[in-house]
Amino acid sequence: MESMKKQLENILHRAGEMVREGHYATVSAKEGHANYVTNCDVAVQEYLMDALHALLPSARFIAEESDGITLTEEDTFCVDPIDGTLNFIHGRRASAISVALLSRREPVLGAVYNPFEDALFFARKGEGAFVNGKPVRVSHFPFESAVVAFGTSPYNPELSSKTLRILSRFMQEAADLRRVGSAALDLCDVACGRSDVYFELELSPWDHAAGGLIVREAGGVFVNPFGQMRYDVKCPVFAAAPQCAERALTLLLAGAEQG
Ligand code: LIP
Repeated sequence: MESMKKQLENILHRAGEMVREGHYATVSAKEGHANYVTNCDVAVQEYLMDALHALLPSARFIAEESDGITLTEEDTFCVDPIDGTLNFIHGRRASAISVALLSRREPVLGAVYNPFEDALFFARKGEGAFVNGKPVRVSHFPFESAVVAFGTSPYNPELSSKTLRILSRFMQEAADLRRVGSAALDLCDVACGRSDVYFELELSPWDHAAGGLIVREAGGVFVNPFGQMRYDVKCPVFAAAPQCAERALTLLLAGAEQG
């Protein structure tokens, strides 16, 4: 397993070079407002799928730039080649490559690589979370000092007003808000204590499967605030340091019910 980890790290570092070089000639619109994919997203995904198939030939794939989500009990890679595509298009240097390995429909391995910070977050279920080989843990800040990160996709406009209602409640009690534009980076920020809470009312499995395991293995809470966490459909997600979780979840649910 150690050699698999090393080979996976090498694959992510190579994908990261492709993102850092950032050569894209085409930006294409996907469904909904401001939902984009570049030819770099596609090239990185093609590289990742080839390299991960060579690493684990029996594994299946769920990937952002492929069609459909078919999740079975079998080993399945869940891949986002560039999480934070709008940041990438604007040169905002806040995007990540996210790869999770699901087994029996649950993440057992998660890796998120930020090529702009050369930071590779990694977790295996039950074995802790690390960044570039060093252990990471969630913060100890109390909720009144908490930095609350959030996401809301422009292509889910029906969720934006609900998100803003929730945020207005957080602003009354936490310290401040942050919006990164990459769920994978937001989740790694919670895992290493740079943020204390993160939520988003709808995410695809490839956005959160790796980062959610990294949060849990760093001692954090990672749940679907409205029900069961799933990796075969879009899902709301909530992540927090334990001491912030109860109050943050209460505010999130109250804001969501406000109608
Ligand atoms: C992004 C998510 C982010 C969300 C953005 C976007 P993409 O994923 O990671 O949390 O708020 O709107 O959906 O589309 O850049 O891979």
